[in-house]
Amino acid sequence: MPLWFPQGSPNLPPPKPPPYTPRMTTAVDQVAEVEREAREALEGAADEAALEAWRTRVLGRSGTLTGILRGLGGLPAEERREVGQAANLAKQALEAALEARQDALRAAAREAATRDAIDVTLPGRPVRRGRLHPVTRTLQEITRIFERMGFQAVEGPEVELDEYNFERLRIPEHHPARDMWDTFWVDEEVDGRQPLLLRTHTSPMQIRFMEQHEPPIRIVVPGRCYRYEATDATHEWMLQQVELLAVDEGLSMADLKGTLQEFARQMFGPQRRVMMRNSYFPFVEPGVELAVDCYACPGNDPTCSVCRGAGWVEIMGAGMVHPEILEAAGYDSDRYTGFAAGMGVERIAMPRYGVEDIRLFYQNDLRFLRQF
Ligand code: 2U9
Repeated sequence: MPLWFPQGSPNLPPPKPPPYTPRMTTAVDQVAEVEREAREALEGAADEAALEAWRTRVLGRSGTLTGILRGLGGLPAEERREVGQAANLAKQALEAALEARQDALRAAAREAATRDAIDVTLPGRPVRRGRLHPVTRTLQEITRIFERMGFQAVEGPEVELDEYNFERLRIPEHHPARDMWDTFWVDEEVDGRQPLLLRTHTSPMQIRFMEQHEPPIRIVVPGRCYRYEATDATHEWMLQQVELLAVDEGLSMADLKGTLQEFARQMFGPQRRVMMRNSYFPFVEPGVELAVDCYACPGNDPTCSVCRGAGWVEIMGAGMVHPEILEAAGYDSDRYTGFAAGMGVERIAMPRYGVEDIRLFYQNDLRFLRQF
């Protein structure tokens, strides 16, 4: 065996081509070649149309194999038998191969059709209907009752100035009332700029509104408020409030009580009675707490989850707007008086929906929320 060197190696003669050995191609060889080519083409036929074209080309009237069979008559008797036998065997084998290929393609098509099929008879997947959060629902109900009584709903910023949240509401620094509103501070006082905070009540919006409007005023102010305090079953660091403010000539406690009584009846039922008790808030004088008689029991059931046997349920604080606040807004407090009220929405929603832990409202557990 001569050694092989890469072409172009220096000082070596070019490699010699392999010696030519002539070979006779017989008719039987031709049949075998036709069969080999036909099988190869069959593998490449990927659909029914390609199979039909193949059949015409190989086995059809003018097909390659048919041509060989037709030409048998011109061969010597001895060769005719041999070639005829080979051609007939090839024909049978190719017909069988065609059938097998047809079966395989049809099975693959069936499989693909079932894989991607859409069963239009299946029932549709139910679309879950969304709903409002129980606290949002309660907030909207409260707001709408006051709107029907002629109060205009207004909303204000949740990030507030110290001045609007405290100073202008008669809650100066070091005032003990600030203990009630432990605060999330957003920005300290810098270069004479006021400190920013998350509002602890919606009252600063009432101040903003008074700055921009002259009496008569009737507004209802819903919104989120924030208090920096430890959470437990009855306290959250975020709460929603609805507050009320009316300023006009000649408003008295009678207007306040009538307004709140009508609210209590619309919110808790037409039979409801209300009770006012003295209380203190720096922005009102006098200040009161408003309670409704229990809407869940006759009023003396110690196991009642709403009033616990007390017969009364506190629902809000209220009072006549402190004259200093009216003056600070630029109103003449001899001419104008005002009443105000404020309520925590969760505190109203909890007994209504039988929720005993305020924290459940804001854990976003859909198993809890979907109950309402
Ligand atoms: C202005 C003048 C007066 C709003 C009022 C209350 C009484 C009150 C609390 C109840 C439970 C808030 O959610 S709570 O903690 N609120 O008791 N709020 S009077 O008085 C105002 C507000 C603004 C300019």
